[in-house]
Amino acid sequence: QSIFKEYSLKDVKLQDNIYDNKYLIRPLIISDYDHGFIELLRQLTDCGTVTYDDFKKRFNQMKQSPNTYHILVIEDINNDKQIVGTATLVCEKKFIRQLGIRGRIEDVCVHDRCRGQQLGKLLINLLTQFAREKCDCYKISLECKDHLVTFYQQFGYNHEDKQNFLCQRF
Ligand code: 16G
Repeated sequence: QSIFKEYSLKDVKLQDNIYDNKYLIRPLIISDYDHGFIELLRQLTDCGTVTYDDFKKRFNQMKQSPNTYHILVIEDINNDKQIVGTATLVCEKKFIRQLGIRGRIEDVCVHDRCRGQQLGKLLINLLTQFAREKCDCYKISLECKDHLVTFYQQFGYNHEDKQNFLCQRF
């Protein structure tokens, strides 16, 4: 719960995980299902049907791989604890790079009614700092649409020379 407590960000004030007296930043918990977590993700992409049992099962599967899935959420304290933001850091264990850890930022989403309040910036800053300092990642990567490239560049993410992102869909 308090993994991000000790972080003081230069440009964001965050005290006791509370941002702007309105938002609580914390890891995902099972009861977030009832507070719109999946509905929020639907603003990012297709989620299909996810029942409470499906959600709980996947949540517990993730927990069984310790130090791998770090799912942050933003809870709107004054609005029935609605989940209005989320981002995930996945830490992949490798043999290369002296048994290195590769980080991936995934499923970043801020509720459309809460945009323009630096919430996305807060999530990316926290996860990037956490990946570097606590998870010891040797690199972190993410995929995004064209119009978000400049957003992510401000946190140090860039196109790499001679590397391409390839994908196959099923
Ligand atoms: C974006 C997300 C990615 C997510 C994908 C879903 C970020 C930085 N990137 O690329 O994590 O998984 O959208 O789209 O949040 P898809 O359902 O078409 O794979």
